[in-house]
Amino acid sequence: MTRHKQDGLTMNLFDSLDAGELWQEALCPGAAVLHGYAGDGRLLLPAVHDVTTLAPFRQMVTPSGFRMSVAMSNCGSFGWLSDKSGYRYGSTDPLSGRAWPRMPDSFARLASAAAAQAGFDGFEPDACLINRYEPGARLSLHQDKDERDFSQPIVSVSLGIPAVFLFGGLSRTDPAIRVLLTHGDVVVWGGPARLRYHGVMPVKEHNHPIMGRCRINLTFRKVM
Ligand code: MD3
Ligand code: FE
Repeated sequence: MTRHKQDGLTMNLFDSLDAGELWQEALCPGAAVLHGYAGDGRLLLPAVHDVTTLAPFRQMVTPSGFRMSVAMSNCGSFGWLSDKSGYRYGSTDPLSGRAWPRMPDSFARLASAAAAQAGFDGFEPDACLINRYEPGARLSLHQDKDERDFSQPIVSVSLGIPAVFLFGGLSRTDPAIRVLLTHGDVVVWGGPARLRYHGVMPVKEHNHPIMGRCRINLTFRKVM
């Protein structure tokens, strides 16, 4: 097993490795789950709180007029947005009219280290979408294709209660595999996996000792 090079990002990384809580799983070419890579999340949670104090979670509306069950916020140079006129990235938060909060260094370092661990060197995200799921929230099958350069991977960090992630193919009707993502799991998607369809099944009622009845997913992207 490879020891993750992630000095100072998580505590007791090697303890976790020795306890079997840290392992890497290939889903398909270009997609890898780094189970436990974000540790117990203790370095990330205060930063999530800081960002979402400046840019509160909100449920966006889809172009077809449905309110999303997932509540979202963003940090970094760009934030992902949905409204009646479509999906896009923008440099300001429409709620405040101000720039999105800057991306915490701890976020950028974790995302870059995870990408390198999965074989994508030099990943420098300029956007982090923060998704909050309460029990019942879901994300229907979609592709992430609003970014400019699909040679750049996407890194996702799961915190809180578990979710079943759906990972399909390049066509919407391709069969999807189900992957359970739990607190501390990091997934890297790039190369031939970058445009695969994916989604999140309705989150079941659970209580996480740190996060309560909530799942938070950080999704790091290189938009421009
Ligand atoms: C597979 N969020 O925000 S990122 C999203 O759990 C989104 O909230 C998921 O899908 C969530 O768009 C986790 C999962 C993800 C992102 C990009 C992918 C999966 C991907 C690109 C290709 C294939
Ligand atoms: Fe997505």
